[in-house]
Amino acid sequence: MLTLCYCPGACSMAAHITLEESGEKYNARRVDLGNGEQRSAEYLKINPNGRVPALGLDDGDFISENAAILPFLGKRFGLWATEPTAEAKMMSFIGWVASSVHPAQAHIGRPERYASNPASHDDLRATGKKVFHGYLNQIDGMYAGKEWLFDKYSVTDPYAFVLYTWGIRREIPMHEMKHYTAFKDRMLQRPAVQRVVEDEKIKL
Ligand SMILES: N[C@@H](CCC(=O)N[C@@H](CS)C(=O)NCC(=O)O)C(=O)O
Repeated sequence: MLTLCYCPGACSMAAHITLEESGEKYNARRVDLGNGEQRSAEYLKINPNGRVPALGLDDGDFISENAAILPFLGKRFGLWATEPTAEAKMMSFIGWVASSVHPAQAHIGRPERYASNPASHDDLRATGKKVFHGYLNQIDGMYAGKEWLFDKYSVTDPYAFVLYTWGIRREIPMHEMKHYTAFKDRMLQRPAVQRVVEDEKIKL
């Protein structure tokens, strides 16, 4: 059975939603990021990077990184493209989020990771917020005239949903992004998303 190491409100929500969508039984293991459990010796054996998500596989091994976990789950549950170009486009979106969008948001929440001088932290927060806002606007454009990011619902949609919830958390005016907001409302109609939003106590 698969095991998801996750924390409420974190990027692990994308894998959490995907697992809920699958209908397959899985273990959900909460990691208390607020109290530093991700840096405990026990957790570092699971993911030496000290982050969620981590996914425990059927054979007891673990994989980390959304860029690996989401395609893995997508392939297992039919939420992934099979045609090579479509697959590359999904990889491109996931890679862009993991390498650019997510880190922009991290500049707001964890400026001390990017500069040791506290005098620069406000600037990092403000710049991170501006850059993150710009990325969310880009995603708004990607949903124009579309129900889902690609031809059908895929693992990329829960990943985009996580970023929407972070936009709200960072007090970015998400309601101004009409296509992205309509997508968020479509997501909230899905029972699997409702269960995760309830479990993780997500404010929308
Ligand atoms: N590149 C990683 C990033 C994972 C990541 O940064 N996760 C955050 C939660 S959204 C985390 O575990 N933070 C704990 C920490 O930074 O100590 C991925 O995409 O899986």
